[in-house]
Amino acid sequence: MGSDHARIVAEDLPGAHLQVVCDAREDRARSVADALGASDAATGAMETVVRKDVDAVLIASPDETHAPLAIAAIQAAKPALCEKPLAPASRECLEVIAAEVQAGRRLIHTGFMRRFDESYVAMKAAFDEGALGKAVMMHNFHRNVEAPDWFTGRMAISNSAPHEIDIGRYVLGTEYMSVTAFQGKGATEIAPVMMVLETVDGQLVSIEVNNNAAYGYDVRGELVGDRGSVSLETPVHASYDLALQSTKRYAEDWRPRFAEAYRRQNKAWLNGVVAERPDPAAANAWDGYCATAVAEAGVASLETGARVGVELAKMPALYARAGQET
Ligand code: ISE
Repeated sequence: MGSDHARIVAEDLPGAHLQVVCDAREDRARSVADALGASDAATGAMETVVRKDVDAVLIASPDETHAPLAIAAIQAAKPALCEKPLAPASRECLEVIAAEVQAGRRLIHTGFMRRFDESYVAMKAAFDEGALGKAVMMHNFHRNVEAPDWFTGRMAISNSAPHEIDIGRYVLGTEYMSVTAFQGKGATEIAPVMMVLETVDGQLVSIEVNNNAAYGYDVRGELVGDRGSVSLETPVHASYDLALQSTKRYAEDWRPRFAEAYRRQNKAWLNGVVAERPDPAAANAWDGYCATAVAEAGVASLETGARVGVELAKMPALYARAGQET
């Protein structure tokens, strides 16, 4: 993801300059920096964040490094786009939030890029315009081709499902009250996970995460109202009529499926940095905390088999959406 984001900054964001590419391995940092015309390559993440020739930071390193790097960016008064999750644990997300409250400004954009995907934008617009009536349910399917053998059912909830947890909260404009997570009896660790979330507005949100779907990367969603429903459509650039068959191709993974969403997200982030006013669709650190806290409830439900209530910390005034002031 780091090299994908570096390419967007270098090639798709006029007004931005890819100053430094930082990676734990010097050869990788150097090869991406040289390929994209960055001014420098580095291996020290914390040192890179505070460099005087760096104005803003895009964090796409391993999940456990997100919170420390986000806090370093806040303390250096630098805007940062942090890939999801903001942090694997909600208490780490709260440390990032405490740093922003201390700084008195919102500097973190959490990378829930589906908010910028055109099919989700259309879904939210239809709901916000009242076309669907009162929202009743939202169904989500999140299928990867194949997960590494160390990818567990719990990671399906903590690493993959935060996308659906966030987009459900964002599209419906609500909060979750409880989570119930299931795996089939006798299921293997990497078997599909089903979750049912209840919102404080009485809606049900279902999330299937199957990281070994085999046939393709396939994300589906349907928002059901009492007057109609709207479903996502996957962008298709060609269909193939061959040997008495007509086929469409699935993406191999999330990067081609959401390539345009990443571009739109990163452009909105840059525009927000320049205007010192985050894009209204942008997920902030509080949104990152909510997704991680709900995922933690989902993991607890999977482990206990019980319906688990969602208990969030009190939202600091800094995150009130009204003016979108930073
Ligand atoms: C990955 O980390 C992502 O963020 C992808 O968008 C998601 O589809 C995949 O399941 C995650 O593992």
